Order: sequence, then structure tokens, then C-alpha cells
Amino acid sequence: MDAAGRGYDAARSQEKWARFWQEHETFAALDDGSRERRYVLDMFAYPSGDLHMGHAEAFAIGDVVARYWRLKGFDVLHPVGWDSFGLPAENAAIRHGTHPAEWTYANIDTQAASFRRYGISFDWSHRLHTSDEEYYRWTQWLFLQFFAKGLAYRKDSWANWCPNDQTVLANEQVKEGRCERCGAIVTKRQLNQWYFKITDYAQRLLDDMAQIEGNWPDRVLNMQRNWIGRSEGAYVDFVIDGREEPVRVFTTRPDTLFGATFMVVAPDAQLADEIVSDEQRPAFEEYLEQVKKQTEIERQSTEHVKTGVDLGVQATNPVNGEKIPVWAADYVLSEYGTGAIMAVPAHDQRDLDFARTYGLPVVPVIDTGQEDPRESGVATVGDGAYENSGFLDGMTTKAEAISAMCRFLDERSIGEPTVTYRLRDWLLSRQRFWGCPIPIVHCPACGDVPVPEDQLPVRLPDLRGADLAPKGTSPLAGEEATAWREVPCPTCGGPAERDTDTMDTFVDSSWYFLRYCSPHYAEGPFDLDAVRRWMPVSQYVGGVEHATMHLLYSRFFTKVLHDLGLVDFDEPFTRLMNQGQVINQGKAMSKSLGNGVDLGKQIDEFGVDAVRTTVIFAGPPEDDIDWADVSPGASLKFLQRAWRVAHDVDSPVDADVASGDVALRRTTHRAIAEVSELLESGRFNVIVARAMELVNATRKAIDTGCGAQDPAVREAVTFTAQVMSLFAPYVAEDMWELLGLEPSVANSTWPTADPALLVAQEVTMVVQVSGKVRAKIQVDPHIGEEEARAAALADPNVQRFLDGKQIVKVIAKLPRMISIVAR
Ligand code: ANZ
Ligand code: ZN
Repeated sequence: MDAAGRGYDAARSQEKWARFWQEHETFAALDDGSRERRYVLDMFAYPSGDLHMGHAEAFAIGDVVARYWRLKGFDVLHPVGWDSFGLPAENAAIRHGTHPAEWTYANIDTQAASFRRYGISFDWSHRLHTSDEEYYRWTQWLFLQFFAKGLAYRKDSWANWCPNDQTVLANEQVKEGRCERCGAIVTKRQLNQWYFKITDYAQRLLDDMAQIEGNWPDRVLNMQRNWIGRSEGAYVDFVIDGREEPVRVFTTRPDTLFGATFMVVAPDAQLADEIVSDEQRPAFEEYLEQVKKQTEIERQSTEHVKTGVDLGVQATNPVNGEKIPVWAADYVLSEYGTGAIMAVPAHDQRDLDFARTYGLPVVPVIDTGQEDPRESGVATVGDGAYENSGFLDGMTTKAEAISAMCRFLDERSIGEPTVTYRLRDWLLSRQRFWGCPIPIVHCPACGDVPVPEDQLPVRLPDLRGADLAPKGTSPLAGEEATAWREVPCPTCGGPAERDTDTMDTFVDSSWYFLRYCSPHYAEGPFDLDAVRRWMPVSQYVGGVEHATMHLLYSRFFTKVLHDLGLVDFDEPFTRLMNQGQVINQGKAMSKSLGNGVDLGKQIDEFGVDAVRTTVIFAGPPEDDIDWADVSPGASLKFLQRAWRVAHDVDSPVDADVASGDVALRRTTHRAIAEVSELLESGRFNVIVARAMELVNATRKAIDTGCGAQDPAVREAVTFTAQVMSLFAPYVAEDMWELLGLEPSVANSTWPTADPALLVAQEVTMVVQVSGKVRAKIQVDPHIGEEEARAAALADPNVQRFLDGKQIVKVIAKLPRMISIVAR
């Protein structure tokens, strides 16, 4: 019981210490050079409603790291902010009839209060919001740097279109053919859009993975590798009848060129329209309409029945001079390679399926020993003896044949080895209101003119009361925004118009980690000195769902900034940890399933510390947590036990620890060594188990061992409070105070284990056989009877004297003696 006669009171503790931390700015980075710096970053919060269980997990994990490093003596930057532009805010504002800004900033207030209550050790002085003018001014400035370098450009193309949100989507935002946000089936539209030239950085994004390999989850690196999709192969030029310029195809198998029996062009590629014969044009156009209705996913699916139409023209196979037909078919995509392929049905399954449907010839050129594909319907892909292949005949490996063919193509200038990537340029313009305006003015005389730096930011007009509902064009292109839109051209002064698109929010979140270092800096996007002090981020914590978007975009941005001379490193995040998800009863929480768990209610019922302890204890950080399998009630009981142990400590603050009970001290120091190691290797769930064990050992020492006055008890509880401060920060402060120590425990120093207390202690155990000493064995002082007996029986000398005899009785006086009576 405390002075007021109460036991542990979670609500009172939360109120008290949250206020204390705020008043004392306990978690503010010092940034004075007195300590080595570490930067702990949690993925950006999006302000849609209050914090939920997913936040509870992710931020609790990041906080273990931040708090541990602080105790280890590092100067820690652990900032907080909001990714506050974006579609969900806008859609919600439309539903609730408010302005996106009002809705957004109200949610930020709610979340900020919840973060404070949840006790995350943020440095609030570095807070930022991407929708603030002081932030998006620099997003625009960065866009203009990209623009000046040719890395931001406009083009007409088929773009993913969400008919529900009435806006374009990046490839990454299309999941299984549907809009990632609203689930609507995504269609294609020919539009003029802004792109970032991320494809220029495809190889760098792959190569620089060497810098982070081992410190990022392999899964994320593999997802990025697949997304970038590097493919080595060759271009081959085919001459088409009646067309001067040859058509290039991309192939990964130039060695199969002699088996190319037809060509296929993507129906939606410009080329198809250019080469189709007059007779075939009506059929082609009808077919094209049909293809446009399919999603890219459907087109690429292996189950999809491939369709196509003969374009009525012939091409010449450049290696054997044979005439082959040219078709348009849906399985060839306009956006990959060159949008045209040579079809080798004997050795490519897609081509074989198509050839069989349309009765096109199949010519095997490699004998792999498998069944003939014309009989089996299965394309053969392995190595084998080349046949029907001119100068390749007799070769037996792909590698050899590919390089021979590449040499042949090169010599005749009808092709060349090349590398292609699946990665597409990043489509960044959105036809929506609540985003960062693109700082370009379109002038009929001068073209696309950047807004001069001293006129930034291009402010988002208020448009209060205007209809923001999706209409296919940006609200900024509507009548309400005319006054905002019509401006004189910055170059010639003539009448011109602002660009009316806004930027994808992934642009905002591709550089926020840099801005955090100096969130209010007014001379540039960030203070380079501050960035030098803190970046790159030491530990980033966030969900694996960001593997191919946010994390790839942020790496791209960092590389561009590096090349612009704005930063001097090229990977932004040294270490990455993915947390799992919080699910319930085996399923993701959802309204329709009614299995949602409300964070606020959990906190009201069990307290912040119990929720955080439960989250950390549930399993390794990267695993999912099923809320049906965990027990915040049991966590609360543990916190109460820990609190009572601290309450019972009955030695003065300056008690001489060295004189304390050795057994308990050993337990404490073993825990110090072990917990430190577990923290370094990210096994946070086990540190909770160790804290529980230490509390139990201390309780036992108080009740039946050395007693509450022994200084070893104080030592044990002091370390327990420090460990617990990583996942149960409120009760840890209470315990610290109960120990009579100056708050905050966050300002204390992580102990180092005393090596003398770590060496396993041993004593000599005498083994007697029928009353005579036959062996002396070194054993642990806490050895049990089973182990002692086993050790004795394992001794060769003891075995000799027992040979052929029957053990009648064993008498143990442990750890000093064990006596075996045998006949
Ligand atoms: C002839 C060939 C023969 C092919 C063979 C494969 C096996 P990856 O590995 O994914 O890069 N291809 C090229 N461009 C295409 C496009 N726009 N749409 C659909 N398919 C396309 O795939 C490269 C291979 O996919 C290329 O190599 C080409 O088919 C096809 F035994 O060329 B191959
Ligand atoms: Zn002009």
C-alpha cells in the first residue's frame, strides 16, 4: 500500500507520469554532441480516426528500442508527426460534410492525445504535419528540383483508373486488379499525367541493397527485388513487310530465335494500330475494345484463355529469313519490354497455349529429352541439344547458345544484349483536392513553367463549401477554383493556368524522415547539418505492407537527393523491423466480421501498461498477435506483483549492494546480461518473461530468503524497473519512486552485469560407494538429487566399484556429498 493506503492504480499513475514527462520534456533529443546519436523512427501515422490496435503494437515496439537506447546512454531522436494529406481524409470529409482540413486536424488532435496517454516516448518538439504550409512548401521545392533534372515529367499514357475514387492510381496501389483504398475494379484510361523517373534508378535500387542486406528483413528486400524485376536478355529486330523501321522485341531467350514461328504485339500498343492491314482493321478494332475491359491481372493470369487477332502482316525471322505472321494478343503487355515479342511456342508455355488455340506452327529447337511439345502441349524449358538452329546446332547449354546468338546479332546490328526492368515510372499526379499542389504553371506560349522559388508554397485554395465529390477532374480544375487557377505566366507574364492536380501522398512521406531533423527550418527542405547529425535512421519500425511503395519511394528520393548534393548518404534506413498485425479470432479485424478490438476500451479496462505488456509479450515483434489468445488481465496481475515487490523494498537508497545476498545478486546479474542480449537481437517478448522471473525470484527472496532489508532486493527491483520501463513505462516510474529514486527512470543508466557474478559457481561433491570415497566431482551449488545421482553414476571410478552390484540405497547431503549403498 502506498502512503494514501492504495495499491497499484494504473489510471492515477498514467495521469501523473504523462504530465511529468510532458512538463520535463523527458524524451526530447539533447542534440548537444554530449552523447552518440540514434534515430528511432516509426512509420508515419495517418490521421483517420483514433489510434487502433495496429498502432498499439507498432508504436509499442518502436518504443522498446527508443527507451532502451536512451538508457544505454544514446541521445535518441524519436519524432512524431502525421501524413496528413490524402484521399481517405477527403472522402471522410465529403461523407461528414466538413472540410478535409477540419476533419484532418481534429483527428490529429485526437491521436496526439492518445499517443501521449499511451506513453510513447516521443520528442514532441520535432512534430510535423505534411499538410502544413511550412512542410508542403518544401515538397513543392523538391518536386521542382526533380523537374529541373528531368526526373519529373508529363506524358500521355494508359493509366490505372479507379472509377469510384475518380482518380488515377500508381501500379503499386492496384492490388489484384482492385483499388487498394476502396476495392473497386481498376480500369484503364488514356490520360496526361505526371511521373517521377524512378526507372532511372532501378539498378541503383538493386545494387544498394548490399548496404542494408542483413539489417532489413529478407522478405522486404525480396519483394523489392521482384517489384523492380530485373531481366537479362536481348533485343532482336524484325523487319515487317511494308514498314521501313524494324520492330524490336525483348526476349530472355535469344537462343530460341530459330524456333520463333510468329510475332505478337500488344493490342493496346501504338505499333499494333500502325501495322494492322486494311482487311484486318475492323476485326482488330473490335478486339481492342474487348481487351480494354480486362484488367492487367486478368491478362497476365495463367488460367486466362489467351485471345488474339491476326494483324494481316508478315515479319521476317532475321536468322533464317522465314516469313512469320504477326498477331495482336492480350497476353502481351504494352508496358513491358518493347510491347512486342517473338513467339517460340515449343519453349514458352504462353506462346504454346496461343499457338494451339489458333493453329500456329510449333518448331522445337532444343531437344531436352522431354516429350515433344506438339504432342504433350507442355513447352520444354531445360537445357538440351540445339537442333533446327543453324550455327547453334550441336551446342548443349543455354549459356553457350545465348552468348553465341548475342554475338551474331551484334555483328549484324540486328539486336543486342540488354536488361529490362518490370519497374514502371511512378505516377504521382492525382485528380483530387486534399494534397500538395503541383507547382507548375501551364502557359500557352512558354509551356510548363516552374513556379519561382520565392512564390512557394503554391497554397491549396480553401474551397470551403465547394463540392469535392469525385468527378474525374480535380476540384482545382472546377469553377470554384478559377481565381486560384488563373495566374500570369511567371516567364512571359501572359495569361496562364496552374496545374490542377495534386501529388500522391507517397511523395509527402518520401522525405519526412529528413524534415524531422529540423521540422521548422525555413531556408530549405532541411538543415543539412541536422540531417548529418541524425541520418540515416538507425531503426525504422513499420508494416511489411509498405515494402514496395513507401520504402522503395523513400530509397529513390534519398538517392536523387544524394545525386543533387543535398544529402551525403544514399540509403535512408539502416535497420528495418516489420511488426506483425493484431488480429482477432484468426482473422483481420473488420467491421463486417464484428471482431474489432477497441484500443481505448482495452486501456480503460486494463490500463496502458497492461496493454503494452501484452503486445510485447505476445511473441516476436514480426509475428501477428491474435487478441483472442492473449490475456491483458494476466499482464495486469504481473504489473501489480511487480509494484508490490517495489513497495516492499526495505533498505536505504544508499545501501551497500556488494554486501547483499549473493544468490539473488547472481539472478539479477544473469538477467542483466541476458536481457541486454535479447534487446540487441530484437527478441523483445523474452525480456518480459525475464522480468516476470526476476519479480518472482525477488518475491521469494523477500518472503523466504534474505528478506526485504537485504540490499540485493533493492538491486533486483532497480533493474526490474528499468526493464519494465521499456514496455510498462508508467508502473516502472511508480516502482522507481517507491525505491526512493529521483524520477524519471528514463534518465537512469542501464547497468552492466558484474562478470564475477556471472561465472557459474561450483562446489566439490564427494561420492561414496558403500561407505568409501570413490570420487570428487565439481557441481553447481544448487544441484538437485537427480542430477547429483546421474553425475555420480557417470564417473568411471564409481562405475568400477559398482560393477556387477545392485544399488540398494542412495543418501544425498547436497551439494557436499552423495553416498551409494550397493550389494
Ligand atoms: C521468346 C522466348 C522464348 C521467351 C522462350 C521466353 C521463353 P521476363 O522473364 O518476365 O522478363 N515478353 C517480352 N515482352 C513481353 C510483353 N510485353 N508482354 C508479355 N510477354 C513479354 O519475361 C521475358 C519474356 O517474356 C520474353 O522472352 C518474352 O518471351 C516475353 F523459350 O521471348 B520470351
Ligand atoms: Zn509564358
